[in-house]
Amino acid sequence: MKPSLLLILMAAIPACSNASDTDPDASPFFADAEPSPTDATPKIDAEPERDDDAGEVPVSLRINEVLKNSPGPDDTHEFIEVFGGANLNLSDFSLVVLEGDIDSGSTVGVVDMLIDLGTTNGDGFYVTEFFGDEIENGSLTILLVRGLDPETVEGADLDTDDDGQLDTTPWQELVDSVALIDDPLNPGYSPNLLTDDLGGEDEEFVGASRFPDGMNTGAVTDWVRANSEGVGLEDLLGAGGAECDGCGDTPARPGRAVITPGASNEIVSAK
Ligand SMILES: [Ca+2]
Ligand SMILES: [Ca+2]
Ligand SMILES: [Ca+2]
Ligand SMILES: [Ca+2]
Repeated sequence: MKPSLLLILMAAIPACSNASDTDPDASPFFADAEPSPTDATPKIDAEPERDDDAGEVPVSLRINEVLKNSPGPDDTHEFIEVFGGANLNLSDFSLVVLEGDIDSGSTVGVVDMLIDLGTTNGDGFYVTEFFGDEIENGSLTILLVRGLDPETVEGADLDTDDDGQLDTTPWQELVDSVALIDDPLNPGYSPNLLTDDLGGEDEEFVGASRFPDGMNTGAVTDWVRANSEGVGLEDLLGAGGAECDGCGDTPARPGRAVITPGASNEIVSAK
């Protein structure tokens, strides 16, 4: 470096420090060594200002847990959980639940549910409300999308020829997806196809969790089947092994996922 340039640089440093708040582009000297001025601003990971970034897709935003059939005699605690960064405003994101049962009376690919998302909690989780008998117990696909066309309605058929390929994708970006399939004849509109042999078992499953949170290698082993015994929902009638009419008292099986709406996914441990 020429001495004259070094002098210019040294003279410029205090001025640049003062100027950085108002004109971050003022100094070419820092451009190569530092992240861009935009990235260099405080990351506001856990602050409300993050709301202004709605639409920015966190790389790790995932469908993290699904319970389609809650324990006990009534199906009152269905939910879907999304995991990403803390305090993220997900108002530009939606969950789209698609019909997957060929014999459902409607056709496959029909939008069964549209769910707007809110803000993740301080641990990075967003969980829907508890639904009752809305998330079907059979085959379905859940899509996490950004920029859903607001004209999309429940009942719209996104696979008009029922070939298992979506003919209409009314969103800007497909962020994540998972299909829960209880019959090999039923289509899943996702590369993440969870079937009744999940976890080496041979039984219809009530839900599933990524484990650990956000695990995403693309393999089915990213997912652990939910326990059907209600571990995690112990205050629910018939859950957690409690006896009740019509639900029995099945002991929880180790290795299945604890039901953890809005919280970190866990595995039922061996006693
Ligand atoms: Ca259900
Ligand atoms: Ca269809
Ligand atoms: Ca099609
Ligand atoms: Ca969870």
